Amino acid sequence: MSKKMIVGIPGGITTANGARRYYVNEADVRGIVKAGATPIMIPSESVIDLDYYVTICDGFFFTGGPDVLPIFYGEEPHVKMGYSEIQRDQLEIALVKKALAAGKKIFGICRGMQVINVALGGDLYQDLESEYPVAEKQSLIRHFQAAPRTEATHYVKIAADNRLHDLYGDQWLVNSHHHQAVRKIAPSLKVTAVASDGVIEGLESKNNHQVFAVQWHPEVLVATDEKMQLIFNDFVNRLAE
Ligand SMILES: [Mn+2]
Repeated sequence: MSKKMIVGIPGGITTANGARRYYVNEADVRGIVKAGATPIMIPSESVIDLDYYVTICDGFFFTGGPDVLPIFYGEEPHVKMGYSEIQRDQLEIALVKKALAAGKKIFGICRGMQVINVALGGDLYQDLESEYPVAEKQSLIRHFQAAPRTEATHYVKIAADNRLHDLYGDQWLVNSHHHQAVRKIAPSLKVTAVASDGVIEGLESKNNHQVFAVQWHPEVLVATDEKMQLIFNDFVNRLAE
């Protein structure tokens, strides 16, 4: 058996029982562990030695979470923008750049995909319902589903010649828990999946296998669709390449 891969996961920030805490969701940890890797949480302390984490981790997993603060792509907050955490944004944007520069692979879910796109020079719709282009709005589907997070509600169409297509083919049914979405795509990334309204649901690197990201939540959809674990397995398997 080869060396066990180490996956760094930036933590979220919460307050519980009066204490401010860093945390990682159980479902995110489980996906990585089931794929055979060892997860390590990276707390978003401004004084943390991020370069050391880049050295010791084989890959990084950017999870779901709050909205990315739009100042990081040159905009003021829209009235429909949600909760944000500036120190998490700062750490994750720095980590995306440092990890890729060091040749490491990164994986993003939901906010994770959005923060990767922002870090690499793209931007976001701060609120789909308010900002999605008028002509396209007629076909805008519900991306913040009222159904349980563990259930799929909309299809994604998957482009040919990418890792996502290798795993799921031309189309798959996914869950959807986002009011923001990727708008301008970062120059080094390509779209791998879109919803029927054109909203971007998957991104990968154009010229290598360093970036893999999806807009939906495979870590919780796995409860009703066991094939969602394939995304985690594929990410971890490629860390040894
Ligand atoms: Mn969606």
